[in-house]
Amino acid sequence: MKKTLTSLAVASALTFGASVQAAPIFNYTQYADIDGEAGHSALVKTEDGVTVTATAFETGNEQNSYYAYLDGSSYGEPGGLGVCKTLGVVAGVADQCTPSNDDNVQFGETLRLSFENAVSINGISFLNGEHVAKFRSWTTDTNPDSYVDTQVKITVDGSTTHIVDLAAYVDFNDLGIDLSGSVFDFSVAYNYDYLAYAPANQFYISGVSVPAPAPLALLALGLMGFAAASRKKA
Ligand SMILES: [Ca+2]
Ligand SMILES: [Ca+2]
Repeated sequence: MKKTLTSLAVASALTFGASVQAAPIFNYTQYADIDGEAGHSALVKTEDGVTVTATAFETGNEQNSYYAYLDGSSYGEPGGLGVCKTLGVVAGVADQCTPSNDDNVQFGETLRLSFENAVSINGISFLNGEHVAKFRSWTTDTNPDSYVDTQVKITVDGSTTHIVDLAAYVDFNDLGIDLSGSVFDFSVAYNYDYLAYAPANQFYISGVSVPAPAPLALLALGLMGFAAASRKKA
């Protein structure tokens, strides 16, 4: 009996330890490498028990569906998740973005990440229109010939909106922004198409990280068990 309890305890500790380490990361660069470049009406990915679905539509008009687009690497630079309006067959391969330069998130397009259960996104990696993780702040660098990069508008569950300067990696905890919810909409906040260097006015999402949900769930279960045990005693 004692042996059983011990091994159970060890098993639980191992499970808990594994859960603590497994903070889900949705690596869209890797998905593009593995799955291949293509547009999807709904791109579903599960990591460490967390499921997220990527969809896309015209900003302000959800009825007009676009495609969540897994863009492959380009000239040796990593790929990521963008938005494409029209798919076609290119060189015998189906579901390719036409024209090909519509494969990222541009002004007027919204990329939606819907999580099965509420999460708190703590970080997102972005790439610019040339697949490079290089950004400058719009507010501090106004030279139109440089990599003047856009701001991303993030709406959480259709209500709370944040405008964030794009950066190679945005740590929302560091910014003091609480991205907790289930449905996250990403779009280019302002139209800077008049700029000489338009590739700055667009982005791909290359990765999204959320904290591991399991320990909290286990903790909650543990507390419930503790509470039940306490009630029994009383
Ligand atoms: Ca492409
Ligand atoms: Ca596009």
